[in-house]
Amino acid sequence: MKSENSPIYVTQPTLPPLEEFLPYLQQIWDNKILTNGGPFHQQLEHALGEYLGVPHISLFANGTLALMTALQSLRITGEVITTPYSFVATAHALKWNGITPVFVDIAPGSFNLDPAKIEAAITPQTSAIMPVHCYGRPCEVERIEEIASNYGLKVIYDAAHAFGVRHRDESVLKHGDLSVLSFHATKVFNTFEGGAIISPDAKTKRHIDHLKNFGFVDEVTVVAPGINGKMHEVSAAFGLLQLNGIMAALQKRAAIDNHYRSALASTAGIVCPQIPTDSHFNYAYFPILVQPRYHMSRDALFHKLRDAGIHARRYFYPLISDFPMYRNMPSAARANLPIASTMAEQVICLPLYPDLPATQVDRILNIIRCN
Ligand code: T4K
Repeated sequence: MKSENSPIYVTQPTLPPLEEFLPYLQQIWDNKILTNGGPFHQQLEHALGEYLGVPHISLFANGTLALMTALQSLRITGEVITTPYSFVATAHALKWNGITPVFVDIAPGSFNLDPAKIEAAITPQTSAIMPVHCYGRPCEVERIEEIASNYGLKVIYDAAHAFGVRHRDESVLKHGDLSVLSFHATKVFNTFEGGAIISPDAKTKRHIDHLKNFGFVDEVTVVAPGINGKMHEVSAAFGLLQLNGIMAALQKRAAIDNHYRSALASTAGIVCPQIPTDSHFNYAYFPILVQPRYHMSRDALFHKLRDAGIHARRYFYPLISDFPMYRNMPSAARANLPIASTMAEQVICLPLYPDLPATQVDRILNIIRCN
């Protein structure tokens, strides 16, 4: 049992009662199919397709392998335009494919790639755009896709944060050539580790399914230099069980978001970015911006929270473009990324997960509001 003063982390997975998972494990033990597209894998692909409102979904062992496979499947090469304001896996997936990430700034207030700045970064080597729906906030998909279509570029969305997000009454995952989800333990929907690629048609899904299984089509036919990206049966079974509780989990997330938002509305120097309009949101993260007129710096507040046992996180500081393997690239220059640099210096993501009690939210709020 946790005390009122126990540490609080930025997130915590919601686990169903263990006894509800045991029958799934029993089935795995009985039929001895542990992986390679077993029955739970098939069921989860189907159930997620229905829940998310997407036609074709391929499950993966994690989101990073899914990103790397998505790039392989479309044979992306050369340069890809992407955001510096993300988890480092976004750019690493490019680098592991021998592709050069070209960083473009984010738009003020959105945390997402600024469509107005994309065209200036396109060169003859550019083959794709890889935006991120950061914190689950939908990118300006229409503008991005218009640019991509004008220049003959592919669009792969890193939708790791965007599970269940709808934009203008449609799954945001339907946009672009492919979208990639993460089902990591820290995500809105988790399979311990896991991920997925959303494809627009059956042919693309088939190709991706071959790629995630070493390129095998059948016992003796290998059509591409694939990888092992498969999700195993324990994760798939857990995903099916998680899906039962997803609506309740999203409602609890929305209530906590609302609790923070109303309590911080009049705190000078703390900005809570608006919930995106035209969207059905998933409340994956609760970022606040600590602005200069707050009575202490962002880092001072971050450490004050930590000293009180509140493990908030500065997602996404440092910017990806500030890590050693990227920082010497021309597009990584701070002058090229003023908005992303400012956001990275101001942001703190406060704890947000379905089982976070309101009393603990108040404990966090008291620290932020106290002078
Ligand atoms: N693209 C984007 C935009 C992403 O955000 C991510 C992952 C990816 C791609 C790659 O997808 P995956 O390959 O991971 O599927 C965490 C996650 O590890 C990472 O998945 C996630 N983004 C990123 C935003 O956050 P860390 O380094 O902050 O994780 P960690 O271990 O510090 O966890 C944060 C807190 O969560 C802990 O303090 C406690 C809590 N926690 C964590 C784990 C792992 C738990 O309560 N239980 C757990 O099992 O990266």
